Amino acid sequence: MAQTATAPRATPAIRHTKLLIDNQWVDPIEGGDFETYNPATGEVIARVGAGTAADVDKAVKAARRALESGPWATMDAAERGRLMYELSDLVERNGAELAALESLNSGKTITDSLGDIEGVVNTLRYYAGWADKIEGKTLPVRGSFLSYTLRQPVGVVGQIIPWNFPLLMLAWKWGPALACGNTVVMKPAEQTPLTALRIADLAIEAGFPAGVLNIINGFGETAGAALVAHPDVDKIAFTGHVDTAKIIQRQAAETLKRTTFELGGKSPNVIFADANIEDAVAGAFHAIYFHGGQCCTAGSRLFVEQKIHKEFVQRLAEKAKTRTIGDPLNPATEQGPQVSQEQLDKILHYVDLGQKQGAKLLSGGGRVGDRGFFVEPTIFDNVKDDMAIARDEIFGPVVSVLPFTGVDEVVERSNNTSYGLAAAIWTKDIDKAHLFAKRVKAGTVWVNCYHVVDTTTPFGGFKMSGQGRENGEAALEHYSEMKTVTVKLG
Ligand code: TXE
Repeated sequence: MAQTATAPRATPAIRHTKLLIDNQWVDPIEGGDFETYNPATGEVIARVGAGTAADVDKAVKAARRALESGPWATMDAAERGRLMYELSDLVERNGAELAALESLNSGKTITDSLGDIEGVVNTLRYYAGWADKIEGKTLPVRGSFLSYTLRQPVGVVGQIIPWNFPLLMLAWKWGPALACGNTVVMKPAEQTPLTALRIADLAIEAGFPAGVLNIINGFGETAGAALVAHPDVDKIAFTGHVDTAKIIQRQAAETLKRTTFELGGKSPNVIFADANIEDAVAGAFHAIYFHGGQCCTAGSRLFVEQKIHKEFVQRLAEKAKTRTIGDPLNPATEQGPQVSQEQLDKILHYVDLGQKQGAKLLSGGGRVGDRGFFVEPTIFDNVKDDMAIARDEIFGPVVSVLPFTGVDEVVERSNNTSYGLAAAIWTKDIDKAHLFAKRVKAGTVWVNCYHVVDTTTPFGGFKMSGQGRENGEAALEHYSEMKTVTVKLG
């Protein structure tokens, strides 16, 4: 049975709960608000302003003004970069506070939140460096003309983000948007509205002009949908559930908005018998249980070569029993709560379904305690490919172990999913590793490692795991329009 870490910790201050429009903290026009919780206790920690279509309209107008006139519209690219560096420094200086607030509101362990802060800082600095390096080309056209391309901002960008990495997803979206000169209206997830407000506060302190960054908290069906429908929003960048993406894509088609999507996964993590087993056990454990499985790249389908299957699952189960679960603000905690009652219920539903469909529950499967949304690290063995637990994204600490015997077989079974976000292989055989990397349908492939994501490496999905790429130079293409200018010579 997993232990529970219970040491109480000081809670961080909640400084902002209103909407941020045009660098002003404002109440929602219709006056509504909603409760936000501490997932470790289930208690309400704040009431937060709930934006609606009227607030979205006001924010879009502010973002349009900032795009077309005022300091941002004429600012040198290098100066944009300088503001981004300034923000990254402020995030670094206030990292401990931001991380504590992130853990309080999302249930993420403080260790993971501090890791996310490092990711935020790296992302902002990486894209700050890009700001004055986004170049066009001169083109060797026929005739007496000079043709060249300009890379210009897409315009007013609507960004809708989820609750699993609230600050990091914000940085992944702000970074390339700001580097390319866009203005932003962001809708954070209703489960985790607090840290976006605090980092926006730091953006004002850094000197971002009014209207460049606006935050509208609220619900998907109201604030989110209004952002997607707004005729003056040029692009929507979304991270979340595939079904939500389908709704957004249909709605965005009405105004032919540009869209990019980063969606879910059911990522295969493949362990060959010739792998370093110690590393592979630790890697498989991290692949599924990092952030309680609330990770779009979670290694939730664990393919283990038949020869080592028995020993491997035994070692995994032993490791699961030692996991320290509890207060996310305690540095000793390895796994915090799931984000919400809804997610807890979803996970327990799948545990039930897995047993009913005949998989063997080897370890875990239950709720931890009766307060907060904690779930035991759970292992299902002898899972069949067509069981719900092997097909659906559970988004919790539940792994399905699937034994296999050969390379062709495991490639085919890995690809037998509508998703294609990530995949990993553990082996000492480089032929096998590269063959798998080439044939598996996934946006990211890890060899002898897992969850290694860097701000420089493009991230996104094949198939229903998404459209477009975040991070790296690749993201810049989705945040800039290419313009061709042709000049008659002589
Ligand atoms: O996602 P939603 P939820 C998956 C994961 C999880 C499931 C449900 O499987 O269990 O999704 O999570 C906004 N128009 N992922 O319900 O609803 C919403 O307010 C515009 C994977 O939280 O997709 C929030 O800001 N916006 C994922 C954001 O969309 C809408 C991370 C995400 O919420 C909207 C999170 C609408 N009609 C969940 N409806 C990943 N890829 O990492 C909702 N939203």
